[in-house]
Amino acid sequence: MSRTVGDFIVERLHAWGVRKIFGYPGDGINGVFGALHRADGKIEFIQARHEEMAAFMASAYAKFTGGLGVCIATSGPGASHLITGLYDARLDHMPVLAITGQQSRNAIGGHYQQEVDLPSMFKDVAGAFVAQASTPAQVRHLVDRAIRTALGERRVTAIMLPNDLQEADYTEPPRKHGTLHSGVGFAKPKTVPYDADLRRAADVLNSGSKVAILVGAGALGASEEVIAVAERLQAGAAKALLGKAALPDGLPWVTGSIGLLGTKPSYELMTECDTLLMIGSGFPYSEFLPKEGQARGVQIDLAPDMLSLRYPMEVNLVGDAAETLRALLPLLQQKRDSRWRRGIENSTVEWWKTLEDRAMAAADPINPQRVAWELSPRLPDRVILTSDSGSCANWYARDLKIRRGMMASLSGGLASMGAAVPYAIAAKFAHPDRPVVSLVGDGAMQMNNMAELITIAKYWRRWSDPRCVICVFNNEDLNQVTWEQRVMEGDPKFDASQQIPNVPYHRFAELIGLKGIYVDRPDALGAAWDEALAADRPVVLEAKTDPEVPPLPPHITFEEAKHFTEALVAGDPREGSVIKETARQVLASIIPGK
Ligand SMILES: Cc1ncc(C[n+]2csc(CCOP(=O)(O)OP(=O)(O)O)c2C)c(N)n1
Ligand SMILES: [Mg+2]
Repeated sequence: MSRTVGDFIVERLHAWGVRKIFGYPGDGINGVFGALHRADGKIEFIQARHEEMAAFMASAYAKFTGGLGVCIATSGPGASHLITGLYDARLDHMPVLAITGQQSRNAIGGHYQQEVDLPSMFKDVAGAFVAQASTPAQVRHLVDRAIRTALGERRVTAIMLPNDLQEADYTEPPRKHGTLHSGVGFAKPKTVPYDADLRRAADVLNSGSKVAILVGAGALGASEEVIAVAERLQAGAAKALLGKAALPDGLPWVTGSIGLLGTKPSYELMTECDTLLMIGSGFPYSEFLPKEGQARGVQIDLAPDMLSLRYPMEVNLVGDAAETLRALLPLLQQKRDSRWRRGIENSTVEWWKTLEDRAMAAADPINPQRVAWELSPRLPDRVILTSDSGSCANWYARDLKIRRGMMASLSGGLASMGAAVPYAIAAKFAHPDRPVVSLVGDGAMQMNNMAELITIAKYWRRWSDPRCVICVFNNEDLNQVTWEQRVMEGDPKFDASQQIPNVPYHRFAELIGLKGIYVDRPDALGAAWDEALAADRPVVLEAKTDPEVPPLPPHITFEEAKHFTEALVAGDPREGSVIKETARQVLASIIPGK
């Protein structure tokens, strides 16, 4: 058989280093699947249950490998299913290539079955590069450009392949006018600011006496450099959600997460500092950063469009975090006064006690915070953590103490439900020798994570370390939103939208060959985690948790929280007015400045 366009595409992807593709088949993309089959395992195809999940996997694969994520789907519905997962990559700046089928060239424009205007549909999410191929000689530069753009600009790109084109004989572009002759390869540049700009940054940082650092995903490869700079400046450091693994929580001056899911010491760090150093973070909530004018700011980011966006910075440095901090360090003077630092450390010690109190408080039947609290000291070395969006993201952000060598991520910018299990699967394919633990709400399980348990059941035997624990918080509620409705809107719980069916997740796991563990007593949690983390196969650990434990914002005292909860439980859902009043008070303490 002669070499088809499909064969060429698979060869070219391989030449670019692609070894895994996440996706789902369909007749619109059969020409590429046939080629993947003929390539005999040179590229591993990983079959998701749904194209959106495949796109989440590609996004997470990029996060956990630092390389390109690739997903593939058929034309029409397969392609449109990819979109949300691709937005996850787009909002978290991940390089992902989407390959989709398209109707035959002869049918395009004819309102044909499964014909959708895919370039228009993908134009926003994959705006850096979207192209629909029309001739064999064109696909070489489409693949090359799509991948180089994705890697170089950390963007989502997409190519659409009409199905008859995939099966056509491949021809190299002829040597004549109007053809392109592209090549393979990309090397990440070393991006460091000019010396003069580094000196300006150093001047700002040297003249401050209360320096706060905020790290995000851009600092993940720069832990040691951030630590060295923080020591030199006697600074405290808070972590945005995507930067959770950038600094170990065992360091006394690391205040943990920031924002609505954040900690009290992070809040104080930002509201009391006189200097802010922000590294690789797009953390969105400015109200948790210093008040304008309160602090002098320096920001480091690879993406110029992310600079001075959340806080007006005095010095904006385009650069790689590790390289830039390394260049900055010799310009920084060792601060001698450690009072600011000691204050941060004391407040952090207090906060960890508060968290323990909150986790140990009685609930009916299990306090969800305790689920994460008990996991934290049991986290295996080199674990990869993922979380879904929902109240468990609060406990993931606050209660889990990260150690060196761990990884952690979630759908950050998009904050989409349904990402935790596909993220876990991608983590296992990226690092089959590492244990993975995911925290997931029951709503997110029902949305699509449950189906992806089937993907785990299909593949886990390929992973050298089979440990993959999916912890489900069964509270029969879309709890994060229930509390948002209560606290932000002052609305009582709306059962019709918030209540969700009780499903035996652990038994579903057992039905498909995984291990299931159910726990509904707080004192059994520790043993349940031990059992799950020692299992010889993936586990669904289902905890029956109390929906009346509020995912509280950081700066509410335990007493206030208790009163608030009691008031709500008493007033909800009948006495909406009581809730409204309480909500107003809580709102006032949540939003700084109110
Ligand atoms: C795709 C998507 N739909 C809706 C939301 C809004 N949302 C955020 S959290 C949440 C509730 C999640 O419920 P569950 O998974 O049960 O977790 P819980 O908060 O109960 O712990 C919802 C509906 C979202 N973030 N993403
Ligand atoms: Mg729930």
